[in-house]
Amino acid sequence: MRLSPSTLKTPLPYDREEVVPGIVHLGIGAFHRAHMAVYIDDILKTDPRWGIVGASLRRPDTKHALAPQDFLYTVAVRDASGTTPRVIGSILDVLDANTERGDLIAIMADARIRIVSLTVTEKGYCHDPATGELDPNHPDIVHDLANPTAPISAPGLLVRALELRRASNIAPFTVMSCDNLPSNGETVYRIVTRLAELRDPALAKWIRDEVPFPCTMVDRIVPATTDADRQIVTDVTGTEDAWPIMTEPFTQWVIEDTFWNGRPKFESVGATMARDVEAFEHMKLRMLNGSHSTMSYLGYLGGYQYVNEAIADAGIRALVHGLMTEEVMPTLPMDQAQLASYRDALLDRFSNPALKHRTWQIAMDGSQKLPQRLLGTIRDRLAAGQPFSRLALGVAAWMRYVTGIDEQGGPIDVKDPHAARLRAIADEAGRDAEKLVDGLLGVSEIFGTDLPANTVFREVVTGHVRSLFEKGALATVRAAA
Ligand code: CS2
Repeated sequence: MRLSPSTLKTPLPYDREEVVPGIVHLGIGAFHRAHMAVYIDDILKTDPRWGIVGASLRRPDTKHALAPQDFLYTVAVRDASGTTPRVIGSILDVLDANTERGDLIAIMADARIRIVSLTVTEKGYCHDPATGELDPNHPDIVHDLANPTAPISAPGLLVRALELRRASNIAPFTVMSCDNLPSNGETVYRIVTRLAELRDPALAKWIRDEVPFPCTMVDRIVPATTDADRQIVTDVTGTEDAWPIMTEPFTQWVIEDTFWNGRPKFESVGATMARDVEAFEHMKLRMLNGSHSTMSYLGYLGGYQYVNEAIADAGIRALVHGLMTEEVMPTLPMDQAQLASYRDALLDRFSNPALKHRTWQIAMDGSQKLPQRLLGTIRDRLAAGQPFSRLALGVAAWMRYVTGIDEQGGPIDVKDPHAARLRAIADEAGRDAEKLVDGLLGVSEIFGTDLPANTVFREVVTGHVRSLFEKGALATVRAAA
């Protein structure tokens, strides 16, 4: 029996017929469906004005999977104690941006829509990760500047929809980024206003004056769904779901309260409204995501497929514990005891045996992730003259990983928008640690110009890369932990 409105075992706690779209969400992947869509599902119990129309910017597979289920899907919360399923009904429709671009832009320009939110991953912002500025040479931006009424990038879609609203005298929507970028609201503001500026300075000014771009800190661990997960959901619910989402019990959302055009009562469903979100964002990016990336590169190289296996390795656990305690926590202007509890909770979350979170999945798109996860902390440590060896090992492990050859000589499927360029640098360097570090530090979109010029940074990273080549990941971790 397939999940659908007619096969629902427990009715949704609201009348879905009454729900109207109030939000367009760009990037309707697993993270959104386990996070914001769940909060909105709770909102709909008391306020039906905030249904979600999702859009896939790249692949139409979510739409194809969910349309036959009328966009219902199961969120399965998993930990050692078991699996708790829940059906979510907050997504009313999904549009494929490639084939339904006109419809997508039209709904974004519709007065009922008051929020356009995004989880398009770091690379979806078409920016330079080191500076946070729009990359005007990004192929999608070049396309959108040449075809302003038929954009393909997320910034291009936002600018076009805002342009239409301005032309029809409709108040703008709030742009809410839910991606793991530093000061994500400010970053998307910079990118969108810059793109608008290149198209029409008057439009750019209107966006600067009228459009709110709140910052958010989003947190929930959501591995990619596998066929084994689908089977688990069928076993637990007795219903087949083409695309259920597996996630952990923990969820957190801190939102800057700058919605001038109305918003759901997020605080009534567990989100935290705050004036300053930046501190939370830094904490999360540096503690959670910084640890995640470090243990994923090292864990993958050391032969661990899943995060919970990697963190069960005593060396990796000690390294991650030390990285957070000695090197990240002192850079955060927060109560250290509270940070220590946050760290301990993270170590527990990473150990969740029921979440099959692949190290390879987290290892993806390192060029977009390293700056906010590891390099910002390293800069702070360098400026304070403090050691940063564990953070540098995370960077070195990424360098070793993007060579595309594992410790047994087998291939690594490196997914990264710059994969080919990184691979060419690695091929040129072979197993020469200095050459590899020199080549990769030359990628200024990642490292800027300050870090490559810093001899202390260069030496510490090179020492780790040499050890990774000579002794392998797990022996290097044990020596560094
Ligand atoms: C992970 C994140 O894939 C990754 O890079 O580090 O998706 C992480 O699971 C989330 O940010 C947790 O909130």
